[in-house]
Amino acid sequence: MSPTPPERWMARALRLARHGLYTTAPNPRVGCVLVKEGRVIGEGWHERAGEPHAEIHALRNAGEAARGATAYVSLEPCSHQGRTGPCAEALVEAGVAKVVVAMRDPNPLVAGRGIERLRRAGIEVEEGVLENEARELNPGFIARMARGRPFVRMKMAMSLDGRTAMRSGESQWITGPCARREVQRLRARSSVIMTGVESVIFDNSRLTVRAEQLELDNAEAIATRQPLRVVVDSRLRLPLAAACLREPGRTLVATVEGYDGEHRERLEQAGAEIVVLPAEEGGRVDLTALLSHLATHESANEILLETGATLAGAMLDAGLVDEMQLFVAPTLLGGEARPLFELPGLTRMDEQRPLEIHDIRAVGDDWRIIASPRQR
Ligand code: AOF
Ligand code: ZN
Repeated sequence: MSPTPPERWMARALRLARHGLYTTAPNPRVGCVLVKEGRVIGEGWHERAGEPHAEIHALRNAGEAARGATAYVSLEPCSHQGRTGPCAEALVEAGVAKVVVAMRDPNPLVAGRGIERLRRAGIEVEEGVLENEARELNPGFIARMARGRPFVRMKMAMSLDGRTAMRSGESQWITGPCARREVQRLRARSSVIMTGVESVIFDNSRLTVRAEQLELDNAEAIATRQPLRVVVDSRLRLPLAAACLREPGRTLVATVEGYDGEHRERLEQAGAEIVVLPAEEGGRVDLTALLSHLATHESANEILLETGATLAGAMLDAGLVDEMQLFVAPTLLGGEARPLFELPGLTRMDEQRPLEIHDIRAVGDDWRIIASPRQR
């Protein structure tokens, strides 16, 4: 019998890591499988920040059998003492013979030191097995560690003629229940749900994760952690009656200097947190500054941008959108209706914004297109 290729075990570690999709933030999703003589003798995944890392669960699961085993971990074992750890130390102490990692930990506190620690103890380390798959699992953690900003995923629902709302702003509902469930899941995996004040005024959406709409086994537990709601509101127009202010979880209003009157006080009394950021030319919130604020002060990994044409266009123009998920409904809203993006000043074909499509599939009666802006 030929030996199982390392990719098979790593694929299993990645499947385990996915159990943490909705719960590990701000930590990465990580899975670990311990294998001896071609058999799994222990496995685990990281579930929640502050709780044991994947390797520790797997080692506990294996007990004494871990001695001489090979560990397959989807992320380099940590070398630092954080809320827990260090895992590299635990693997050495358990007498593991070999460690296979999918990718290095981009956290500057680790960044290769975990692998170094293992090698110094005489443990063989193999790197890069299913690295791309491992990276895809933690785009936000990687972006925050490597670029100092979160990963921005933009979700939009549109008609087949590219419209997102009627001229009045009315937009409920364009897509069907399956697409809306997918959007709930996108919210649940995100650290932040971001929108513009215009959208809040038009839709009065709650911007929350609703357990009953997730259709997942541990939905209740997932929905206890509500993503931070961020409203981009350069002139501080958020209505006091906004529904999102009365939901569980926090609402952060991003504005610029000069709006510290009575309305601000009332908003704060209503539970909003106001953050004053640098302004761009024209007086709007500097979006790059907002993203670095969210990475630094909120440890935000993934941001779900659910907004109207103006903020969507501004984010795209600033090069801040990493991924777009477009839900396309089989319906026509007509020429009076609102478009997906406001991208003023595009007049020639060589100014178009090319996209790269990564995935297209049916979601109920709708279509989902995953795309990203092409680097020009
Ligand atoms: C691992 N295995 O399963 C995870 C790791 O505050 P702590 O102690 O939870 O440490 C968090 C950091 O540990 C996190 O930023 C990342 O660098 C690493 N995550 N490492 O060995 C795991 N989740
Ligand atoms: Zn660790």
